[in-house]
Amino acid sequence: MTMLDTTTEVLSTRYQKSVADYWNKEQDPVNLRLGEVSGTFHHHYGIGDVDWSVLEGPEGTREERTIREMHRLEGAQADFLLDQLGDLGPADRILDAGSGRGGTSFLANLRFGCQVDGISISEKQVGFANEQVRQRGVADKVAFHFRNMLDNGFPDATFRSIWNNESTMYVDLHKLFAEHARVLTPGGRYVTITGCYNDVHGRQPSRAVSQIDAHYICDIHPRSEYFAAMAANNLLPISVVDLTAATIPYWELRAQSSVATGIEEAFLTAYKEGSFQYLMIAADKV
Ligand code: GPP
Ligand code: MG
Repeated sequence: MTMLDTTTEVLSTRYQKSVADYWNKEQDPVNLRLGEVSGTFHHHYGIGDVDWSVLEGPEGTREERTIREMHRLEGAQADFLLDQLGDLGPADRILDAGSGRGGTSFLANLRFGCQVDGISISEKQVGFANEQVRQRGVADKVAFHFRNMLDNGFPDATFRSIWNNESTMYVDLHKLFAEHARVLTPGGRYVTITGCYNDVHGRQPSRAVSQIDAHYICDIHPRSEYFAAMAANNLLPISVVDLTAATIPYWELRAQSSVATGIEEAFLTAYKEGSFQYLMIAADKV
């Protein structure tokens, strides 16, 4: 274990410690039952049209069909993110910032054959993801590390692509993008899928957005802050896609499922009233 891997080095504030505690304890069926469908465990939401026929048919298997459908939509979200990463191949190295149980990282390795590093401030998640590395036999290509995305410890210009799949709401964006820009190669691609609050709706987060913040102990940023922090750190947006309409069906299905966690109505309210947006932003390092 290097100095960088000690708890005090990685978790530099009490806030970060509290976030790590949340994820170290997290065992929600909404993540574990869905992950068991295919063995790929995600920590993000879904996009795309729901096949509502899952709610019809034999009652005994309705729950299983619903969970499979939610997992399919989360997989579609990860696939969409990977579509934005650019032309990657086995020689490339890429970084998953806030890698959770590893889902998006494994899908990236399967698609591109490239070397993937994932980082998380949750030692439990890192341990879970590295156990998956062992089971999948991909230790030569995929590795997860107990590290902080604001001080990731990698040398300058290490990665061809970096992404945050719903993990930017835990950090200061200026610090994050400065660190990303440092370790991206020139011309490298950055991608995030995130929930952000809508400046047009108001200069402060709405009640529903504040409820989401409280639920996850996070600090959802306004849309404007993403672009300001990118511009300040030589990250030039090339594509922005509003996925709000595409994620609402996932939340409608999740609200009716046995694995709902209680935060579903806040997401549906926030999205439908326009105070909150689910965005994909891709940018190039210049
Ligand atoms: C996804 O993880 C959620 C977050 C990382 C935090 C908030 C995200 C926003 C877009 C605001 P998860 O899959 O563990 O959440 P859940 O347990 O609710 O499914
Ligand atoms: Mg989840």
